[in-house]
Amino acid sequence: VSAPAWAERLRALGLSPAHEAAILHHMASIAPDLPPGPLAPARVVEVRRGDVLVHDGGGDVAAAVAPALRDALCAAGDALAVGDWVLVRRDAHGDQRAWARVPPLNRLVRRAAEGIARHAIVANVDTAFLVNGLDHDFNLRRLERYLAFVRLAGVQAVVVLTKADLAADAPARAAEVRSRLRPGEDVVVVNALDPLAGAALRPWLAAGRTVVLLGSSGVGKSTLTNALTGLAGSAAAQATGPVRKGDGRGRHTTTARTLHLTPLGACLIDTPGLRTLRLDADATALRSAYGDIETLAAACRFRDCRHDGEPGCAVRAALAPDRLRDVQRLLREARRETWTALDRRAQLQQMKARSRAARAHLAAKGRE
Ligand SMILES: Nc1nc2c(ncn2[C@@H]2O[C@H](COP(=O)(O)OP(=O)(O)OP(=O)(O)O)[C@@H](O)[C@H]2O)c(=O)[nH]1
Ligand SMILES: [Mg+2]
Ligand SMILES: [Zn+2]
Repeated sequence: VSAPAWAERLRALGLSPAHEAAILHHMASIAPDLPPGPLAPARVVEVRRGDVLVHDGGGDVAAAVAPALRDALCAAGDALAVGDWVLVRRDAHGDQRAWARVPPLNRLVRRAAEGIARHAIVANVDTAFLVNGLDHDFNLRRLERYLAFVRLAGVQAVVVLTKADLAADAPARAAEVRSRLRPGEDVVVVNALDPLAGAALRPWLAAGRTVVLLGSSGVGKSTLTNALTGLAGSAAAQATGPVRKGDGRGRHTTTARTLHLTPLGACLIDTPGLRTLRLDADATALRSAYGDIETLAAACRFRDCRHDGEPGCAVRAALAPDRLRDVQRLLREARRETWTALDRRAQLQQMKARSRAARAHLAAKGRE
């Protein structure tokens, strides 16, 4: 069977054989439900308020989302994300319209800061560059959370430590990070302003791969994007912004997730700095993401060991205390997340009653 005509065109957009198969399968399965006419695959490079920007192998084009697709996604609490493959067709006026979304091979999904809503940040990525600044930004506890986040989605983590030019202790920091990594993961130290920054990241930027940049505002995600697309200094470059004096925090310069092509053939997704990252995982899923700890736990003396000071604990014996503390924190949080809405309401009532009592107490003291 020869490859479809569009396949060659879409290679530069990260089309892998697995994506190609998923697209062909989905095309065949939805064809009977659509008005007749040719459908073409394209990749979502930006999700905008009223439409999406897609790349069809020729260039970026705006595409309206067919109401049926929007409604179906919405009903499932879902939405298109950058990196999604969609099937588009030109309407009578020559305008592109997205009719279907190919089921993504993976997605990075987080919970909204409050409530139960879930948001897909990106879809169909191979690798996440977890970008951390070696200035004020460096924080192993937060890194542990990002690692859990991408492992849960089956995405390969590569920790990129930027601002090497501003840090004297880069090798020590990199070693700390390495102690938390698993086989297949890596840590790289770069100066993102250096035109050669890309060389160190080459192993993950081969044709057909998609990489997403994640990290706090101001760590250099857009600066790296420009280094890797070769657009630094040009009008097409991503905007970058200075960090605050004093605490080195960014000012949320990037406001949209966007997918970029690189000369090496990989696709790169730049994202706005994440303020908070709430995992979308219950305790069981998270425990399985820490398979090494699970394996160790089997050797603890007590079957229900919480690795919290019990005698004969194999996990505490093997893990660095600070890493264990960070992982325990994530697990506790996941257990809290798994509470039912009822538990939450009961908690809320309790808190309200407590604050009422405190207020009454203060008022009484005021009268004394
Ligand atoms: N010295 C130095 N400065 C860097 C490095 N990487 C980024 N910067 C600077 O850090 C500032 C923030 O960089 P950005 O690329 O805008 O950061 P960002 O992660 O895209 O930030 P948001 O878009 O706000 O999420 C800019 O002033 C960059 O020039 C680096 O490796 N070394
Ligand atoms: Mg940016
Ligand atoms: Zn234990």
